[in-house]
Amino acid sequence: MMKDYLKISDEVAAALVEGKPVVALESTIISHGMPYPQNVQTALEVDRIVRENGAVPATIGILGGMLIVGMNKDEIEYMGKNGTKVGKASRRDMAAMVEKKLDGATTCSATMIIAEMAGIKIFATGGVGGVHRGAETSMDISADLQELAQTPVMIVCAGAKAILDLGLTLEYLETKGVPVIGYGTEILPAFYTSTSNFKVDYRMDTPEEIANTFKIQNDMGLPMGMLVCNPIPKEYEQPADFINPIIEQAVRECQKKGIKGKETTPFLLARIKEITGGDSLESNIKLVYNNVKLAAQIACEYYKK
Ligand code: PSU
Ligand code: MN
Repeated sequence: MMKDYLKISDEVAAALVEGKPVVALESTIISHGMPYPQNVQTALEVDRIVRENGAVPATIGILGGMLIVGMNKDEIEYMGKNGTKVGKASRRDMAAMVEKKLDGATTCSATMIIAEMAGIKIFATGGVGGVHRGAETSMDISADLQELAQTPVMIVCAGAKAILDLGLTLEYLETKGVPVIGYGTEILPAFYTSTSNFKVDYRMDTPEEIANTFKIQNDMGLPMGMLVCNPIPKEYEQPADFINPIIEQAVRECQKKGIKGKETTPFLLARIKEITGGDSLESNIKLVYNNVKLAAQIACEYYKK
């Protein structure tokens, strides 16, 4: 039975029973998305920001084959220290990792699935996976997009990173019926930059409006999630003419090295950080804080009685 391998922390379980706002958080960003020790520091600060904004944090990951909802400090430290030694867990990895009693850092897709099992509706991260550049030959499309199509959990992110093909990512989401909401903007933010050449479906200016829309979508029994795109604060963004050539260089190196599949995104993130001398990491951390705050505010509205 599911409860044999789903482990919800006491705090999160109590919050869910009482109908308090809970925000899910992923662990791939900890193990594969950022280096140690910044990854652990960020995860702990994220925990604090969620609380400061009136919600309960639920960091999700797989440990020893258990699906953990509400990882404690030691578990977060363990994930962060072991970094890429911890497997990257997407939808297709979940059952095998449980059977083999493995550790897995959950991507957006696996985090959404586990959040849904636990009854959590709102999830915050940095960037979501998408259609990779060159996907017309590589077929590299993140499982996150299909997950958004079929699992009714909201992702609050800073838009799609320019390591992806933003246009194709939006087309895919349109085909799959996933609404793309811009918080305070009609322009799709692109992670390190607050703008791009693309538009979102709807601009919404308050957490309440976003929460209400998602409630209506869920009430209608529609099966999909929602992608809320929150632009990086201007003071932390990387100028497009600085970051975009670096991203292009990283993508070229990735192709040259023949890196494929689940290694692609972690390689690109690490390489961009290296080339920018850590500047990109600073932006990455700041945009995560910004997203987590918004997600907590949306969760508070969603669970308002
Ligand atoms: N984008 C980021 N940082 C990340 C990720 C994406 O800016 O850490 C992680 C998320 O966990 C996301 C995953 O779900 O990468 C997508 O990986 P892939 O492209 O292999 O589906
Ligand atoms: Mn991929």
